[in-house]
Amino acid sequence: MLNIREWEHVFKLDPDKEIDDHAIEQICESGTDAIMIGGTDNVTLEKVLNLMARVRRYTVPCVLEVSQVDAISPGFDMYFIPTVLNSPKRDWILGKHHLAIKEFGYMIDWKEMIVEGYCILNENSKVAQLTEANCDLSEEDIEAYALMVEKMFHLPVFYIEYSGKYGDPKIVKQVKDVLENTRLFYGGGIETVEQAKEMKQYADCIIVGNVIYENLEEALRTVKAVKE
Ligand code: 1GP
Repeated sequence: MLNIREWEHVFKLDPDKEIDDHAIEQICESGTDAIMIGGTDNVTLEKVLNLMARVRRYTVPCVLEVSQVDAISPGFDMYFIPTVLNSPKRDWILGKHHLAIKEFGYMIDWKEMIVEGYCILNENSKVAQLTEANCDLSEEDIEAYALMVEKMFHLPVFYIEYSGKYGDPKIVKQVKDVLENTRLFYGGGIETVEQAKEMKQYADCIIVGNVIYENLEEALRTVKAVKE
């Protein structure tokens, strides 16, 4: 059983983006704690399976962040299920989840499931647009979501999602200060070693995505930057 409480660095691979085998090898052998497969656009079962099979050649844990019920497949080490706290749409908070559990609940190994309380803060990101997330939040709003995740819903992960944009470290620090047990994940716009280090001062785990496709060498350096 994986212990996500020990995770400090995760690479997120997008099934809808091209990546060659050599890059996959470098990402998987980088020393990162896990490879998370997930994206917003055009996530199909075929693309998910293809990427999983290529990552599975290596020993690094491979997890699926579920965005499409019909792109879920057995074979991952764990399944991360976002619930978007600042979406006004019931579907993204618990609606799709309810339908999925109704249909597949009988075959789910609950120990493999991690529910992530998501707070999306980049209004221009695809995920914000899809979920219609209200990103116009004060620090107090965000802290309150973090407290709800930990104290009301007892979720294992609070995920500050700035996807595509480097966020405000002050907010990440403030959230960290209110969390006692729930792990704080930060993802969004990490493109340099310095940014990785800065966010990792506060977040328990940083998620590095897009830079893999834009500057692989720097992406690889973010692992050592936070795990030394
Ligand atoms: C996206 O939080 C992740 O879901 C990572 O963001 O792609 O901007 O690194 P980036």
